[in-house]
Amino acid sequence: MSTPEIGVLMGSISDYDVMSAGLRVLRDLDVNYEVSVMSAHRSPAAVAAYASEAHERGLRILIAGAGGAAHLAGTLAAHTRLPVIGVPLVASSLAGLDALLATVQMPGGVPVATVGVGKSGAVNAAHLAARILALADENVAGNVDANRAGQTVKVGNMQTELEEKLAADGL
Ligand code: RP5
Repeated sequence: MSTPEIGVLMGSISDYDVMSAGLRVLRDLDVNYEVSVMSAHRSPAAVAAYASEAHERGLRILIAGAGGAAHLAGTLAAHTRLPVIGVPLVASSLAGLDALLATVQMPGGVPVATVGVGKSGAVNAAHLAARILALADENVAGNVDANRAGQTVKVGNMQTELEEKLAADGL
């Protein structure tokens, strides 16, 4: 088993269903990852320890998903110089706007690359991490390129589906 290059973190097990969409992307792109649950507010010492040791353990990029007052990604970034990608999640009546602002509005000098709210954000965090690794990993680069080409094929196939729907609806 190769050393994980991506550390994926979530603030609660209640984040799993959304964050697992990103894990599928990493798996399909043949990127080695590890997954942990820890909370900037509920287990702050664990977050600080994880981030402080991550680089030395061989991790290259951290992905952190959290909802509400989402400080997981920012707290990680405070304790490591590894690139951190933040995924704002929906966990309150504010529909993720709270998590988006908490994740994206970092003070200058402590960056968190913030993706969109929810599942598309989890997916794009994984794609972004893979694209960064692809700068120095030909295998991942080939998988990223193939995935991107596959997206274009899928849209092409939608034209056929669209024409079938138009015909069925007499439009
Ligand atoms: C955040 O609070 C977690 O990331 C989660 O999105 C949200 C709610 O957590 P639970 O109350 O469901 O454990 O820290």
